[in-house]
Amino acid sequence: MSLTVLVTGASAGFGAAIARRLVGEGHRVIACARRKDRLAALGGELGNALLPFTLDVTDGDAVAALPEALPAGWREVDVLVNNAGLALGLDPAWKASLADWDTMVATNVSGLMHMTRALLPGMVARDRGHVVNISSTAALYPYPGGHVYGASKAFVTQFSLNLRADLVGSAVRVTDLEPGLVGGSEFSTVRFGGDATRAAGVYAGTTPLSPEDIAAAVSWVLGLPAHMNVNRMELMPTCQASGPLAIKRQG
Ligand code: 8X3
Repeated sequence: MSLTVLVTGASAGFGAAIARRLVGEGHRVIACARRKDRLAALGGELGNALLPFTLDVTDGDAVAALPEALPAGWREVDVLVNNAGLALGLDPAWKASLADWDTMVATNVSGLMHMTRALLPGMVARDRGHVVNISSTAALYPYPGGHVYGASKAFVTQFSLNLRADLVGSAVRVTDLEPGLVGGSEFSTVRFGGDATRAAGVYAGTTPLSPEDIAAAVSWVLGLPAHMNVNRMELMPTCQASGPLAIKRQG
């Protein structure tokens, strides 16, 4: 069955990989992002099954107007992939930029919340739909410098579970994906303010997950039988694990 899928943050990384994978499987994708030129390039690559749509998820008015702003034939969105998000900085909380904290909350929390609120009514009215939220292992496992990024992803995970509580008994599904170490995207370069060398260091000596791995997980959860909901899915490469708990000893 061909689905109409809206992906935020679709100009690069996970979002572009998800768009490529789903168009390749015969679905139609509304690719939302701020960078028009990148979206146009993706449209050129993927053809008419991809609708480039310039959108900043932190612009509440634009998000609220989105369902009506979509062209006829694209308004019945079956799947919302809330992928737009970012991490900024890795300084300890007492040194971190307050502006960076506000930006992460605006995108990772408010943007995702507004997108969901804009598209969920149509899904409920049609009794058909799937919200896939891209959270992170940082939602559950703290690390130094993770502060607001991890907390914003904890919001995403808990919001996803709470959406399920409202939607139980409806055909609308909600899945929270929690990737760990994923290379091949702009994530770390953005986190370190464009410092590509520092970003490369995050993945040195590892075989991280790839954006295509995340796209495969999205594809899998979408293709499951309609009565089956994956609530949470935690994804790590084999070179990563969640332990041990840290203990700092004297001397
Ligand atoms: C990305 C994973 O470990 O950099 O969400 O926070 S991590």
